Amino acid sequence: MNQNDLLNITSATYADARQEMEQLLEARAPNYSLPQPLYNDPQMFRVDMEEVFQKEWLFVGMSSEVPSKGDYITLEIGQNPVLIVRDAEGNINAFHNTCRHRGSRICTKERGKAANLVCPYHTWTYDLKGNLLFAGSDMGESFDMKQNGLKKALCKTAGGFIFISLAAQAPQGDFDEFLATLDEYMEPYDVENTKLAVESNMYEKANWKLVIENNRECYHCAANHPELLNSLLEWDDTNDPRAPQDFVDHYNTQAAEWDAEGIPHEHRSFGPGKRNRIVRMPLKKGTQAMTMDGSEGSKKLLGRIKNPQLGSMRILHLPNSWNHMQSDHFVVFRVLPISAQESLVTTKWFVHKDAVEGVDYDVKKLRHVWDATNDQDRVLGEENQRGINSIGYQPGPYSETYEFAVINFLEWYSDTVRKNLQHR
Ligand code: 3BY
Ligand code: FES
Ligand code: FE
Repeated sequence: MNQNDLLNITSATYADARQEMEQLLEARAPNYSLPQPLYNDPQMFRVDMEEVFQKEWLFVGMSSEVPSKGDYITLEIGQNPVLIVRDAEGNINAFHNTCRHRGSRICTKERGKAANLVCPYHTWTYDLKGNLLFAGSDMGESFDMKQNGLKKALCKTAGGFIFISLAAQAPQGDFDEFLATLDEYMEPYDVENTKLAVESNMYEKANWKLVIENNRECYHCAANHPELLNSLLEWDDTNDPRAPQDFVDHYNTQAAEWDAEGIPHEHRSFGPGKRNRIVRMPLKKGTQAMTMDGSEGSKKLLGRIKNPQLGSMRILHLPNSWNHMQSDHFVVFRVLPISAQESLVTTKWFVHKDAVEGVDYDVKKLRHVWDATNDQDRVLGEENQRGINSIGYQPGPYSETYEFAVINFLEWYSDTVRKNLQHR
């Protein structure tokens, strides 16, 4: 909890907070930004954590980050440390990263490789499937090793994307249909044969919903993102109410090539508020990747891709990820809430696993555009938060032509929180 949160703490009990959340969502005007407490109140943040981040499917990372047996990554979902590890059979498993002895965090690094998972405190040792192998010298006769394995989190992988859920039972919905589409649309990229080139972790002093809202519109792009607009065309897809004819023509020309090559591109979306969405859109004419001059980020095209002009396949997964898949590299984004007014935005750039740094790609060139864009968005998010904290703030109207995807996000958020509160 940060300083702001301590100042904001109210005496309301948590049951009152849940009730307040219901009332605020019930009363909200759908095409307006949210009431202030939903962006800055620690109690409302706790409801977000319990009803969204501890229940829904979350994007955590890519399968090529854990390419072989024993490779792991760790992350924190609020106060919940989680461990993602590949086992001997090649399956990717997710566990609560908390020891069954006295609860210590087991894996303490952000990524690594381990033959077994050994707790640093008293060396209780688990295999890569979470079974307890060793528990010290004498735990007494009644101690049952089988009852003391690591606690599992739900974990699903498709198209190289790893998702987890901390819920006891898988969240309802059409998530599996989205995963099947993700498998189909990601096939050309062969994620298993990619590697992480570089990663950035950016702390942003803004509520997680402000980070996502900012990403869901390009109304702010012209005034803020000169580097990104070298290559990005700002329209959401060809259904965007603002899409001009020359953009639609450009798309149609590219789409004909993609069809001939068996490269999926058509818009698919799933769930309320288009919670999961995939579409391929062309980049600006004369560019092929999100670099400063629009030239390639890496000389080795990914997977079975032959045509460098694949635009960017955009993948959205609410509540915590957006992504840009290009012919030669892809960039994945993950948002994790830290507190009511702070979020962690992790960005990872992937290239072909055989691409050689300094020969096929230059990290500085690869990351330049999104480093600049992320930092610009961070400032926008932080200023948004500071203004929202004012006693002068009142919810303001979204533009239905420029900000329809923000409206969609909040529709999903509101429906999800209300549904989950009712099912408690
Ligand atoms: O992620 C994108 O595609 C961009 C960045 C800014 C707005 N958003 C639509
Ligand atoms: Fe893990 Fe003691 S807390 S071995
Ligand atoms: Fe932006």
